[in-house]
Amino acid sequence: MSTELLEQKFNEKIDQEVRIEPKDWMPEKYRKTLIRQISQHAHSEIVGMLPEANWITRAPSLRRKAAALAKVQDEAGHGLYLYSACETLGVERDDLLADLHSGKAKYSSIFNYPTLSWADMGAIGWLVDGAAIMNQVPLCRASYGPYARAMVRVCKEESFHQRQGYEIMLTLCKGSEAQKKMAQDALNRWWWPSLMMFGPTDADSKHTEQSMRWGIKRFTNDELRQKFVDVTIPQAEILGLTVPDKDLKWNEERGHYDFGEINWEEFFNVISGNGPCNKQRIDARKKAYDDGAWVREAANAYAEKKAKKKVA
Ligand code: BYC
Repeated sequence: MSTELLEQKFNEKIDQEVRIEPKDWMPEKYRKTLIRQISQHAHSEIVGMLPEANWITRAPSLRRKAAALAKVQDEAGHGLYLYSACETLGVERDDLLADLHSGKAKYSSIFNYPTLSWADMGAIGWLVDGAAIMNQVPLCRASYGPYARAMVRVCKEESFHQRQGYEIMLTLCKGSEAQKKMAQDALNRWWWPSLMMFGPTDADSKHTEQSMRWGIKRFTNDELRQKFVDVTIPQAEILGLTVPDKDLKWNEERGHYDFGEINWEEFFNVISGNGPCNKQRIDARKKAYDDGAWVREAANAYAEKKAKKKVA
């Protein structure tokens, strides 16, 4: 079959919402875009474990420790499903990791900010996982089968993460003045970086148009950001906290909240490697990879031994 015909059949499938599977023909650009997006997502999960793992030993009770531990383990699992989904596109996991370590591959900007207090665990669960759910639930309908299926379980677990975060915030806000202040401080620091998670404005997003056509993205960055603001403001009101945006106000005509200008200079600075914790995060991932070399060697040696036994 000619490439034109293959492409036509592929486009028909996309139009009819038929999932694309690993052995199906796909345009090279579709494959590359998926590898970029899925691997960035996988890296985000793995790097995202770092700022929270930092708080497991300092969580204020056994119950909080158990929940934090479970959340961080879930994120390791999400990374693994996503790396596996990526491997179905014909890339090696080691190459993906090499790209993360060299700085060639991106991961979410949000994980380049420090976690300074216990309230940050609440704010991350509430806002960061809340933003992740907003972005990822539509991806359960992504056109590429392995990605969409991975996303179903990821979203279920993210929903537990969001609730545990919000419950931490509720507890702090119902506590002493000092605890409420801690919660407000965490909201002040995490609000704007959470809005940045959705990526540049639609006008500046170079991939959105094509990715929407391919069903790799289902909503634009600005659409998702607006949905997030709209659901999150009433939650902040229940907590009795103030969102740090003087331009925030309900717009009756639009039926949405209006909100202030994001500091895009900060965003582009963070995604180009110059955020407050970029170096620390990549150094930690490189160290974990190097420290795990003996495990990979042992697993490979065992696999070889087993294969030889089978032949003999
Ligand atoms: N951080 O054309 P655009 C999570 C890059 S949540 C860093 O709009 P696209 C978690 C973008 O890669 C986070 N880089 O791109 C939560 C592109 O650069 P390249 C992970 C960003 O791909 C809690 C350039 O900017 N979620 O995992 O159409 C606990 C232009 O942007 C960011 C996902 O990855 C950013 N925030 O849209 C633990 C979800 N935003 O590659 C873990 C799946 C943009 O051309 N991904 N860039 O050099 C997506 O939905 C999309 O990839 C994005 C960006 C909306 C993130």
